[in-house]
Amino acid sequence: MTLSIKAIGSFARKVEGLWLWESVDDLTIARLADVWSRHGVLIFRRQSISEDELVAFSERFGDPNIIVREDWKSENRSEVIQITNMRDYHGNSIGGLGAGELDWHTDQSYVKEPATGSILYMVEMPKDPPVTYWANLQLAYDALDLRMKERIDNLNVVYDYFLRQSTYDDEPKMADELRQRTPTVTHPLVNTHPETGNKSMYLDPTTAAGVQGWEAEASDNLLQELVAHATQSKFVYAHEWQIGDVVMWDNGFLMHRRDAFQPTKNRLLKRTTLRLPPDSHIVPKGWLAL
Ligand SMILES: O=C(O)CCC(=O)C(=O)O
Repeated sequence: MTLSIKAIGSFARKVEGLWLWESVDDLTIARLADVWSRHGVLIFRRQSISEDELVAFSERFGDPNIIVREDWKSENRSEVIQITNMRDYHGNSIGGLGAGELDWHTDQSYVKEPATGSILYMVEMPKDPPVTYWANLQLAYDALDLRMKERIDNLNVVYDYFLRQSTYDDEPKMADELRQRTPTVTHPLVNTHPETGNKSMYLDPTTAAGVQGWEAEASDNLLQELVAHATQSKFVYAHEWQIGDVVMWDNGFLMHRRDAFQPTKNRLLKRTTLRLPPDSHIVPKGWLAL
């Protein structure tokens, strides 16, 4: 089967002709990496892979990152976390993020040097699965008027994981140790893609504490206006999941969200998180917020 990469909607790309349990040659990986860096979301259907194969495929694009949530890790591979509402025989959660709605967010915005690549693999889901959405912040930036671009180009935003965690269902109070590992950080609101030179916003309404140095009301108004603009359907790809889907996205210029689903129905995804190379992907600069 020959490799084909087709546009779905305004930016996502669907890849056909590859089985991810087989070895993929370097030229194909380089082509996928290029499409990923420019278009942000790649979708593969009908895959059937082990955790080892998911990690091996992920490693072709960047270094896997061990995320701060030890409690979400798979038992077999520390590079894999489980996104699930499922529980073990003793009633303990076997992963994270439950069954509730997940509001728009960007993975690792609360980290000084975020690992910006995420890859999700769908293992088990209800018959009426929730939809996951990705918003392209580069297209959204392009569509801003000049006055707004000039207003936001040099702003920085402060991020706090505690704000994100408080939106999750069924979460323990933030442990002191987790709090210490996630100090508040700051990132530029606008970044430039190292290869294309395109600018895009970096937004995460569930984790943003505010525009650095701004009063709360002005900061909330601006960030809300930008999020409302960026999440218009013309900038959004809505993914209707099938078992065996692999979706990879670049958090350097995309936000994502998920609908809620019935907590009594099982859903399980395996996820890797990657440090993508800064010469071909936006990796927001960060520093500790004082
Ligand atoms: O459950 C989903 O579809 C999305 C999960 C998610 O938001 C994440 O892995 O960051």
